Amino acid sequence: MHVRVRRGWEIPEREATPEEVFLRRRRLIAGLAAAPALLAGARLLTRPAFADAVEDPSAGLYPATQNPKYLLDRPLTAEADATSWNNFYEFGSSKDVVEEAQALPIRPWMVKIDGLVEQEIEIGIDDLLKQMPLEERLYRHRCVEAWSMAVPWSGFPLASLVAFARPTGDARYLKMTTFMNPEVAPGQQVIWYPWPYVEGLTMAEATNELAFIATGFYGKPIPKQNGAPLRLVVPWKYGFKSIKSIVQFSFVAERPVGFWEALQESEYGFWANVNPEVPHPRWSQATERQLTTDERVPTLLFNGYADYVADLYKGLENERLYA
Ligand SMILES: Nc1nc2c(c(=O)[nH]1)N[C@H]1C(S)=C(S)[C@@H](COP(=O)(O)O)O[C@H]1N2
Ligand SMILES: [Mo]
Repeated sequence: MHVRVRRGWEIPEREATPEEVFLRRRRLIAGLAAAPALLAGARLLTRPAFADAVEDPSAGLYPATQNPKYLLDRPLTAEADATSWNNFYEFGSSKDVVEEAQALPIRPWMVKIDGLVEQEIEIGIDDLLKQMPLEERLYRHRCVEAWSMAVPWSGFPLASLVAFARPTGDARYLKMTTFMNPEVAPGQQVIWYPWPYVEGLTMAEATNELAFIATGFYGKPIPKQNGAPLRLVVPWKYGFKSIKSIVQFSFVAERPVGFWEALQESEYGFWANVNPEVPHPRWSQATERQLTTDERVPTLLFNGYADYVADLYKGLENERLYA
């Protein structure tokens, strides 16, 4: 028999309490203990049919050519794991949202680009894809809950979208917003969340070469549960910054308040850069459990991407950069 002795730095995942525990507490405080039953009912009513799935019009674009600059120091996560262990609160607070997420209509999908730009743009996803330089990159992904994966994204640099948007000199932040459609996304019927999901980056972060918009995954169009038809990927930050199923890019002067930041600022801040030495208020961030291998490995500063991004934070030492 193989007996595994846990080393000091290893923690069982249940000690790395997910976002949900905080919400359960909040629900009780709000006196809404009956709401989970209501949510369960809503999910039954909106359960989607797989049968009417049509082929994604962007299927022919993948696999995109791999960019040899962005490779991994560890084995790829199995596709079956990366596409079935998800955080997508619009479809429920468990990791098991694959079936629920299939209800999301992803065509037509209009993307609005507005705020401090020379001219507002509204463009359909397939027209946008024609204008963007598609490539594949292998990136690590580190969730704030201390699980991680290593996966092939396809898509384009966020910097290409910023160039396309032509922001004015007054733009200081890029604010991104997820779709809002409570009829297909039962999680959005839960009133104590600050829907729609929002995230933000500074302009310097948004134009850093690592910041990526994923439209494909494992050489195919990105599955709905992973954020179809387009989602952000910022691999040096905790996963909650990588907002899914985006409908709006707004260039703004004020720092946007993210979904998790609005819920609990002390635990999920604006910067949220990965740092093994700065614990989450409720658990250590020193190690992470890799999907597929189930191995617990040390977490790296900036999730291993310090060479690309450390300079972004020079002069910002007074900010809470790592939580
Ligand atoms: N709109 C939206 N985006 C989201 C989330 C979410 O609940 N809703 N969860 C975030 C979190 S916490 C993580 S870890 C990643 C998970 O991405 P994955 O399911 O593709 O692994 O998506 C992020 N983007
Ligand atoms: Mo996460």
